[in-house]
Amino acid sequence: DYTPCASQSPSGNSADGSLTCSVNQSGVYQLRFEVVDLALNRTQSDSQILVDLADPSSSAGPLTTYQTTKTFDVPYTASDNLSGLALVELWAKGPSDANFGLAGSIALDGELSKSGSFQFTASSDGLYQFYTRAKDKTGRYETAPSQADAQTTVDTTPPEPVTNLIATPIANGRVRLDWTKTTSADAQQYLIYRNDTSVDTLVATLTDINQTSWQEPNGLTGTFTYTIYVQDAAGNYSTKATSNTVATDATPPSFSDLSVNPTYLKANSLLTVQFTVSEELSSLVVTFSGHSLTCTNEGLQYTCTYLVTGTESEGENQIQILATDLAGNQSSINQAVVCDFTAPVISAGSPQGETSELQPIVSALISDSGGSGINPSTLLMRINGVAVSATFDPQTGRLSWQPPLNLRVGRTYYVSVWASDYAGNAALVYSFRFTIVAPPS
Ligand SMILES: [Ca+2]
Ligand SMILES: [Ca+2]
Ligand SMILES: [Ca+2]
Ligand SMILES: [Ca+2]
Repeated sequence: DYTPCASQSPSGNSADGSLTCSVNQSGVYQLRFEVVDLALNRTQSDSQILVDLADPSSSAGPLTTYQTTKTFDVPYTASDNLSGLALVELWAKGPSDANFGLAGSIALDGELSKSGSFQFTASSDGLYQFYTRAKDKTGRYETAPSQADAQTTVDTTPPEPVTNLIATPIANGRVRLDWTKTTSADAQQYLIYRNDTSVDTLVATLTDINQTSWQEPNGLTGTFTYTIYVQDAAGNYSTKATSNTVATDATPPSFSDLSVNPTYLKANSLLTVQFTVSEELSSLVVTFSGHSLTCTNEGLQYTCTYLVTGTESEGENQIQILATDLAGNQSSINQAVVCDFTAPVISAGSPQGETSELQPIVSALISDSGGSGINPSTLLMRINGVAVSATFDPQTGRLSWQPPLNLRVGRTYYVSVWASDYAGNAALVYSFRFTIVAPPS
C-alpha cells in the first residue's frame, strides 16, 4: 500500500511546485502522484525512485614497501551498496606535502563494485601516502579517512658503488677482495660476482655493509676479475666496481718421467732420482729413509742423489718427493726401493767326500737375507775350473748340475760356486770337492 507522504493545495488551473517526502531507508520507492480537482476527479501518475542513503566506500592499496620508479600504479577497490559508483578519486600526500591533495580521478559507470589502479607519478623520492574517495550515482561522497589507506617509499636513487676494489691472490688459488665501503646510508647488501671470460657468477651476498673484505672459500685455477654491486633496500643497484685481474693456481704440481736408479741398494750405492715437474716450484723436499737427497735442476727437470751409507734399514724404503708450487699447492709421490746390505750365503755343497755315483747331482744351497734376493744371472758353478750350466731352483735355493756323461772313477772333482744378490752384494766363494769311487760289486 501507498502511504501519503506529502500534499499541497494549489489554486487555479495549473500549478508548478515540488513536494518533499522523507524516508529513512535506502531502497526503491514506488511513487504515486495524485492530482484531485475541485470536482474530486483524480488523476494518478506512478513512478519509482531509488533512494540511496549510504556513502560509497573505497580503499587504496596494497602497495609494496618500496618503488624504484617515480611512476607506479596505485591499486584501488571501491563499492557502493545501491546506486552504484560514479567515480573514485586518488588522494596523495608526498614527502614535501603538508596535506593530502587530489592526485587523480577515474569516472565509473555505476558499478556496485570495482577495482583498478591509478597511475601515479611521484615528484621526488620519499614517503607517499594514499587514500581514495568514491562518489556514488546519487552524489554521495565518501568521507576522507582519518589515515592513509596505503603508503610506499619511492627510492629512485641508486646507492654509491664501493671503491678501491682490489683482488689479491692468496695461498692455494684463493682470492681475497678488499674495498672501501659505500657511502650510501641506505645500502643494504653487496653482491659480489666473479667473472671469467664468459660467465659472471654471483659468489657472495654480504648483508653487512661495513664489511670491506671477502675471501673465496675455495681455491681456483684461472684468470678472473671481480665486480661488486651495492643494492639498497628498495632494490636499486649501484654502478659496478671492477677489480684488477688476478691469476690463481689451485692445481698442485704433477710429476712425470720419474726414474729411480738403482732400485736395489747396497752400501755405497749412489741413489739417483730423476723426474720432471709440471710447473715452477717454491720448494722441493726429497727424502729417503729419513735422509734428504741433494737436488739440482735444469728448468723443470730435477736430479736428486743420495749416497747410501749402509746404516739405513734393510728392506723396502720409500723415497718421498714433496713439491710445492708458487701458490703453495703441494703434491707428493712415493717410490719404493730396497736396501740390502747383506751378502748371500752359499752352503751345503753336495756330494762331498767319496761317491760311487757316476753321474752325481752336484749342488749347493744359496740363501740371501736383506731383501733383494738372489740374482740368478750372477750364479756360477765351476768344476775343475770349467763353468757348468747349473740350474737354480728359487723354491729350494739350490743350484745344481748333473754331468751328462759318467765321471771318471778315482778322480777328485773341485767345485766352486759364486752368487750375488740383486743389490750386488757378492757371497764368499764357496768350494768343496768329491771323489768318484768304484761302486760296490
Ligand atoms: Ca551509496
Ligand atoms: Ca636509494
Ligand atoms: Ca699449480
Ligand atoms: Ca742380501
